[in-house]
Amino acid sequence: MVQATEINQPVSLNKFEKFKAEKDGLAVKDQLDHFAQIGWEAMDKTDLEHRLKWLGIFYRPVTPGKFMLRMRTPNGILTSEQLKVLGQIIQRYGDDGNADITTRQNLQLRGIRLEDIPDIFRRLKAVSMTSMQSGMDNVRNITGSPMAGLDGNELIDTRDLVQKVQDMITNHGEGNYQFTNLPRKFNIAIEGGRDNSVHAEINDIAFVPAYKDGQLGFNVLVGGFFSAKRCEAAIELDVWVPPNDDVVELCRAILTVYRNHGPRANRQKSRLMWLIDEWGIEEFRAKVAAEFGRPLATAAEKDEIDWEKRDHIGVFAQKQPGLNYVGLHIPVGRLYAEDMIDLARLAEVYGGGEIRLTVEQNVIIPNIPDENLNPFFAEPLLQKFSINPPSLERSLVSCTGAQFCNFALVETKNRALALSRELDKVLDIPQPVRIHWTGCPNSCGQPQVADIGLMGTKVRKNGKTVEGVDLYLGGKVGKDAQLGTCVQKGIACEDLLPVLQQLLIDNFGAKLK
Ligand code: SRM
Ligand code: SF4
Repeated sequence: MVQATEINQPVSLNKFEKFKAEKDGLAVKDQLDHFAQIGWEAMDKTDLEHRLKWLGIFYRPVTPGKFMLRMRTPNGILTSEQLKVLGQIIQRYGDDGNADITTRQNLQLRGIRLEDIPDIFRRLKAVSMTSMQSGMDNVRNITGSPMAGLDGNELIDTRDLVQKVQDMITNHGEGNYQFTNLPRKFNIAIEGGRDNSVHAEINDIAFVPAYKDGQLGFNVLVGGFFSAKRCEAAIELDVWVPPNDDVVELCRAILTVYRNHGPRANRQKSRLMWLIDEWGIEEFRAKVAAEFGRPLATAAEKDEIDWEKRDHIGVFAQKQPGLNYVGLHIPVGRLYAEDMIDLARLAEVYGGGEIRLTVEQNVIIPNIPDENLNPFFAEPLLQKFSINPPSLERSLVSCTGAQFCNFALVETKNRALALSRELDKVLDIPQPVRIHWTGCPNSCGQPQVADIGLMGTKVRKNGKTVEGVDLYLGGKVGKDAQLGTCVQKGIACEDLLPVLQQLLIDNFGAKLK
């Protein structure tokens, strides 16, 4: 365990730092059988509401007694066996059970009963899955190129690197006290292609492909984050690393510097960028280099992100002759047990038994031979999860919202879907328009990377408080990515349809049908 003396603590601790100092979140791992026996109502409140998140178990005040389990899905890749097990886990919860694909290429299961957790963890371990350290002041799911190893134009296959970084941070899924007391949450992304499929710029550490002296490796960006008070794109660390264990070691060095020196007094000012602000990027780089223990190469002059972002929906030839990957559109990322079990079956019957997730909350089934494509397309599940969805629905992303999240100011997923379906019915839209919904200023649905971003808020209308949104425009992804900004505040959700319709006509070339 990390000694408190190694961590630069403020004199007066905030509530979160206090309970972390009293007992590390990971310690609840040894108490799961006990919790399952006594039931959630009898648990210590801090263990229930906070420490369980160190194991990926989220108490949901909106659905008390029905927990959310946030998995880790490195690089968004699952075997059909793993997806089947996840489907079977939520199957027993009937209508309460579902799973959402998240904006970090990951899955969150719902309806989970605490008494089932010990058994669930045994079943996850049997298929090499973990939910370890996926919430609170830990490193989130590590994202990588969704077509790693499939795309003929790929520069670096990110799969192994992502897995190794996760294994380092979580001690191969067993839990690692070295990194369970960060000042705040932390995001890492490793891009291996030319189109910035991981949204590198919104991560605390991002690796982007770059040639240095003719050798392919990564330039490193640091400090990107969204929070209710501040959103920043990541900046250059002026470091280049080869695509090998140096990636893992650099993550270790940055996390160690952040853990020991990151600001902890105010939770609204604790993300990595606040430390970089305090020190300046040169001093931060020097501290990281000292922790790394070897000289770090300076950044390559330019990175290789020079493509528009692809959405991976549809059918694409792989670099392996005769094989294809097929991207299925999953409306707002919502899956049910039978969907997961059926997706696993499709991956086994038609592909190579693998399923991938994207940060757009969709699914890719790789390794489908040419001759399997037609029978695959005839499968009933493709009526629900289309390879050719309507224009706006295709690019729609939404956070959890009020159905399960107690931070939410509005309902998101159902409303987002209903609205985009209405608009798709009346408009012809000549270009993809990416609409992202997020239920509150925490920005889990990343409205700042969208063409049109909608952030939940409360609005006064006719003397009443109603659900509304702030409107963001100008987010750009892929090459030359940039964050969108708020252009209009406080539109009541009930007035949103005509506002969006006009916006699509005026700014995105949409025409009434
Ligand atoms: Fe998030 C907190 C859901 C991606 C910024 N986020 C939460 C909590 C845990 C709040 C809570 O306890 O209820 C939400 C769980 C609701 C639920 O029941 O599902 C939640 N965040 C999500 C997910 C599921 C949204 C989705 O529908 O896809 C995403 C899970 C990703 C994963 O697999 O781990 C999710 N959250 C993000 C992202 C996007 C990203 O990483 O690209 C962001 C902005 C980027 C960033 O973090 O810099 C994000 N979530 C936050 C924040 C604001 C962080 C901050 O520094 O202030 C919070 C609140 C907090 O940490 O205090 C938060
Ligand atoms: Fe919940 Fe807000 Fe995140 Fe949506 S943006 S999941 S409402 S915390």
